[in-house]
Amino acid sequence: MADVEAALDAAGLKNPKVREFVKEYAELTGAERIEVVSAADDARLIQEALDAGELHPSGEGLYYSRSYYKDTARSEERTIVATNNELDKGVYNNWRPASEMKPMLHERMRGASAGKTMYVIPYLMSPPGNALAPWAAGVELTDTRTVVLHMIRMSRVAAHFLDELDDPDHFVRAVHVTGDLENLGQGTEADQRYFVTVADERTILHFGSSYGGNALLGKIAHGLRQGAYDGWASKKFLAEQYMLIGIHDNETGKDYHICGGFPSASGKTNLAMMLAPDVLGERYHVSFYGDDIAWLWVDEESGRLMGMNPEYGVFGVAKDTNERTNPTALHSIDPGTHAIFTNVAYNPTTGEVWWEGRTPSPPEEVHGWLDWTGSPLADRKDSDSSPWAHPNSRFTTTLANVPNIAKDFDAAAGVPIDAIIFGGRTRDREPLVRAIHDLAEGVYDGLTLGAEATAAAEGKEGVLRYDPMSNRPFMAYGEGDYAQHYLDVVGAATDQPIFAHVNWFQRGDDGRFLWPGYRDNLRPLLWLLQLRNGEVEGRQTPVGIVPTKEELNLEGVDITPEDLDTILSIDNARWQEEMANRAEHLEQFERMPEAIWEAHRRVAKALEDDQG
Ligand code: GTP
Ligand code: SPV
Ligand code: MN
Repeated sequence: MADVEAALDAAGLKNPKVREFVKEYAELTGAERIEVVSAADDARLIQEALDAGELHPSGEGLYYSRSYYKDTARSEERTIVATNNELDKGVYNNWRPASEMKPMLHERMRGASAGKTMYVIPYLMSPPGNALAPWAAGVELTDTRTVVLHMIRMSRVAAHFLDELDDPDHFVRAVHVTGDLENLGQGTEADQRYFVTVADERTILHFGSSYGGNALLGKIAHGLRQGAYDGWASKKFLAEQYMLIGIHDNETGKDYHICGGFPSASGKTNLAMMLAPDVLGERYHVSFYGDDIAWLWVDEESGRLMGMNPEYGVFGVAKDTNERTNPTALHSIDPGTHAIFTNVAYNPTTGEVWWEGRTPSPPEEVHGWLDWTGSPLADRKDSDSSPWAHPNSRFTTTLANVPNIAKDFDAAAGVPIDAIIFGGRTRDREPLVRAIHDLAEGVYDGLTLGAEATAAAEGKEGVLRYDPMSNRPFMAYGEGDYAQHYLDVVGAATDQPIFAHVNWFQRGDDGRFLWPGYRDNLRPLLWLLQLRNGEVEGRQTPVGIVPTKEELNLEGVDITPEDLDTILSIDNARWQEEMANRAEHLEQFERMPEAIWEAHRRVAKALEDDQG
């Protein structure tokens, strides 16, 4: 048995509540050793992981790792929000009683870390000193070293955050136990995995995976699910799967901030790392605040809606990342950045990595390359056309490595929000951008965000599903209550942000994307800011304001006039069909505010009136 007291003393971890928590779970899981870690331990832990074969070198200061082949994405069916109040049950949160789930998880965790080290990771999911910092402290316990290495990149890790709390008991208790990955029946009837947030007890219990959001508990489990629940319970804030960027206009000297939700693997990281198109590069600069999570609140003094990124790093999708689509991402994983690649293709002789879309075709010399499962590509049958890298393969790097990181990304204040955008992968109907001034219509639009499923979660790719605010997998409580809370938080701001729905993913009949996307996505965003400033008028449609061709800066954009017409037009008949689906979608939710239904009826009526 581990000597918990000695390990905590050695690390100088004094908070008595943290010590109790560590002791309880050290006993339950039967861990042999306890090690309290901080960001300063990174180099040593990297070396240990290399020695143990958990990481492999990938050139200077870069590392490669492979997860168990059945453990490559979040599992939404196995993810549960448990509380002591049945009113917290929503359509998407897979609610269960805390009294049922806690014992079940404890049973699975009992003795499951025997012979292993239990790492204690004290972390903070906010810039230090931020208004929401009281909800940002947590301690993750994990039995997996690579999880520690990821957490050090993705969150601020240091013991002092836990010793400086006003209320020593106010931290999130997060326990991660990997379990025997080869015998968990992943995806079968006998699936043993459970990813549970006991939200009203601020306790996270995850068992059965060491991948991404299943295992880095500061990120999704705390940063989104627990954060959302806390924000609602305290009536103070929203925790959303949003990217957050700044746009600086050199000509006027003004700074704008836009946040927005796109479902998993739908473009948040790419948008946040965006380089302005060459023709706009002298005038505009885009800076990165966050690419996956934003917490939003109203500043008591200024009355403005503020946003901050609780994370400290990027866990980015590798697929299709290349010099043309995202040079910023490539530089954020340059040699010496200490980035970690997961589940990409790897060449152990040269240390090189590769993923689909990294270069137009895979490396010519197949010999020496391993696919993401570790199988030599030279041994593959010709008939095997499966990808070299897993579609959800990722890179992990800290914010400071991102070339366009905002100068004030770590500042306590956060930034004022000018616009909130939503966008999914939708192959038709949704135009390039449509702007919405009204708060209830904006929230209604977010709640009816539809998108095609992606590889970031287990399930079928390409099937259309609703993903309210891109938060469906992270919803912590009832959707009607969520809508009301959203209206309350944003509605309290003095200077209302403008809302917009964007779509980079409309396709032609031949399947190709109509809009070039990536860097050119800045153009509709600039139009949106101009609209908010009253510098352009756009064209009012039943579903929002759409830019005219003249208003949109299209200099140097590779698009035909026909395709441009398509992405700036509203197909009334298709939209009316969609309205019926939306009514059905909204009807599932309890306590949906009347203001949302009114917005729905206004849009439906505008579409009918516009028909003739
Ligand atoms: P999560 O980390 O899962 O939440 O994903 P994300 O929303 O940050 O998605 P990301 O930016 O990593 O993009 C996912 C995939 O979409 C990548 O393969 C990108 O290359 C692709 N993508 C991003 N932006 C665009 C775009 O404007 N057009 C097209 N066609 N593809 C894009
Ligand atoms: C997502 O799936 O939206 C992610 C990756 O950001 S994970 O951390 O695995 O949730
Ligand atoms: Mn995400």
